[in-house]
Amino acid sequence: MILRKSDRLRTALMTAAIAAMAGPAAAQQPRPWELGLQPAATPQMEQITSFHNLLLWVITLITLFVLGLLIYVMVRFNEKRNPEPTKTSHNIVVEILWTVVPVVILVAIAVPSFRLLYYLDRTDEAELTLKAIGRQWYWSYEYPDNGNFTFDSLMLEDGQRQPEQPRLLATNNPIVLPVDTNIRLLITASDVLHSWAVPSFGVKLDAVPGRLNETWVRINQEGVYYGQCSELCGVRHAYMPIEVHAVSKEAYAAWVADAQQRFARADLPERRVASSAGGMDAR
Ligand SMILES: [Cu+2]
Repeated sequence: MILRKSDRLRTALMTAAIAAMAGPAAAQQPRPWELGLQPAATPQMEQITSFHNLLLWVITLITLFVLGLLIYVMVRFNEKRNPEPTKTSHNIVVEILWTVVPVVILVAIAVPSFRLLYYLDRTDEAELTLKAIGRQWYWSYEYPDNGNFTFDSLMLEDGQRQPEQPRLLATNNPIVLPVDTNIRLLITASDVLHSWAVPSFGVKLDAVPGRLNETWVRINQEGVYYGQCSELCGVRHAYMPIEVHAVSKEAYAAWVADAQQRFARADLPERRVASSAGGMDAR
């Protein structure tokens, strides 16, 4: 009995160790009772998270200040204490303060906000381009400057998944991207509005037919990251997930070599027609 217990303990410890090793891979998806944002996997998301935390401090202090004012007014100026109400209607100092102080707060917020917006906008030193095309109801991907192939990424239905693959998030052809690389993301759609969103990358960008939206990421850590279409696009909107496998540069090069054999070339005439449905050809 004692032996069995220690066996069980060892098994539990080993399971925990394996789970810890697989940590980054398993961590980047929503979990029950999770509080706050998903862990950041890119400098983009790190900066978004710290800006979010700054705003949380600002709004908390403002809310507490307003609460304090309300309590003060209720205690100091209630009817019982002031049977003869004052006729005061103007106070220059207070009026200037409640105009100027909010302006100063807004400007203080605007500066880091615009800095972050421009940082997220695009990179001048892209080493790799991934083009995502939203379709009803799956994503197509092209690697125009890195292998020049294209594939479709469809959600795995119940019964198609391995036990460790999450429901509504796993796909048949995950995107593979290298870590520590500036990756330009080009996002568009061939039919209706979609939105390419991966929370731990800090990316949520509309996919618009006839328009090419651009942003960029740099993934810090190997692992599997999940996202979903985030613009209501029809009945199967909830069933077009995004699955990204971030791997080492060497593993990525090996995958590209294999993918060039397995997947269609991105510039074949029939692919070009499919990509440009909706009036666009964004190469
Ligand atoms: Cu969609």
